[in-house]
Amino acid sequence: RSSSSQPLPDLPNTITLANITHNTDSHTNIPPTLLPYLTRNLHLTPHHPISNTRQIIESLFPASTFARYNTLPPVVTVAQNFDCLGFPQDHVGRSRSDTYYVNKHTVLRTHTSAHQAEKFRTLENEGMEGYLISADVYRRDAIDKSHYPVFHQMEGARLFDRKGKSSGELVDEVLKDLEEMEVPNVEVVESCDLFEDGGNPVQIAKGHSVEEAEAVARHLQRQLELVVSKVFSEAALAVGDVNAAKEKVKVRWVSAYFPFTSPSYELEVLWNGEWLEVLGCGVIRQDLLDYAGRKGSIGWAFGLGIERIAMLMYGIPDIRLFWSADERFKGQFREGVVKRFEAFSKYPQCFKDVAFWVGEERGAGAAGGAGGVEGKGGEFHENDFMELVRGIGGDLVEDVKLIDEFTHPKSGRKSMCYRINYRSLERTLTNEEVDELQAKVRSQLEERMGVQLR
Ligand code: FA5
Ligand code: MG
Repeated sequence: RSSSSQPLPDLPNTITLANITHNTDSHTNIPPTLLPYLTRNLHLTPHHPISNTRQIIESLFPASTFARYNTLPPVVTVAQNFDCLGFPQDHVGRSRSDTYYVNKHTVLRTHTSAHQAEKFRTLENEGMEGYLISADVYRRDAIDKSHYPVFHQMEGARLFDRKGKSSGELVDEVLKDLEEMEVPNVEVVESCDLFEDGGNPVQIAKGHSVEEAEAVARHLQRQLELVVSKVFSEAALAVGDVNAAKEKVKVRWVSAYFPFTSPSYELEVLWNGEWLEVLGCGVIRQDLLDYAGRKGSIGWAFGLGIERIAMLMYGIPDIRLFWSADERFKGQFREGVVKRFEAFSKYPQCFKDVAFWVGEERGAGAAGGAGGVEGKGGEFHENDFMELVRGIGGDLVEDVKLIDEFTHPKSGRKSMCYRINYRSLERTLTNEEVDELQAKVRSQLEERMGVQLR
């Protein structure tokens, strides 16, 4: 994917985010509709399921070992979000179609890992061995029941001091700590090899012996299995299923890639017959720890999606609900109690399709484009389309699906057809208002994205 993306119409010279004013530039792509989310802090709102879920997970990590950071501001530098974590320059995550840029050097954090380095640096002075960071994160993404441009992550890390210890002593210490942990109530149905990915050996980070990496990886996996076993027994209790609460949660470990950990894994949980990815994790690359001033330590880190876990734990069917001001939603949750969410009646859906040509006609480009689409921003990026629809329909759009795509055999142009599903969580939409929204989508598509409607 190229990094081109639509410029914002009528871009002001500055943008104020959570009370701080930043200069804008050709990279800025934060729509005004996103601004209110920066001060919502669902993870700190009493009784809110995102806050409750955060607290339940936090309770599994002793406060004497794991420092808590829950108010780190969402605007971070490109260095914090990507460079310091070893993201290659051409990583897709850096593109303007995936990430919200405040300006060339500043972004809305796309993950809580953006705070790793600074926290590694300060932990030692605070006498802590680990941290938990919970925060809102921002990504340009698809529209459906499990994706929202703002969601919440919890990042955890645990460092082990290796100063003045032999490698064997360090390994023994990590394994002893592991043995002292509670045995998680999980059944590991499938597990990738610690150091292999489909038969290919995984690189153990430079500076780690096999034994060290293995001990840290096993400690990490044990800790996270404990988290899911606790969360899922809570979920079973919430529906009054005492037997299910005693049953082992089925999990699987899948090998993964992150630029800042090696080896890396994802943990998936079997829930209602489906495998769901709940977190990514791994052994922290030693060069990144060294760079953060922690040469004398080795450790692990993980990042989990709080919405994903809350949706499972409470049975919440649509990610938009977390942002609802409707008492029928908010009124159902109490701190310290997990009770299954009772869905209020669903309002009718309304499907609208929009089809358009993207790109230029073959041979039309250089010649000046007889009838070809000028393509104001160049290439078509799906996330730009999603953002445009969100900007118009907001939470009235439940999902957007690509239902047809083909290339015209003669002109070489591509046709796309998307189906937009309009449905409010709170009321029945009128035909007129849906028609009006759809008309706006059509006109902005033409004006801003330079496509040709069919
Ligand atoms: C990360 O963001 C890494 N920073 C995680 C990490 C931390 C790895 C520390 C290693 C060490 P990823 O993009 O896969 O990884 O997201 C992590 C979790 O966030 C996912 O497993 C999922 O639970 C949640 N998540 C990701 N995207 C979304 C989304 N659009 N909506 C809701 N939850 C999401
Ligand atoms: Mg992932």
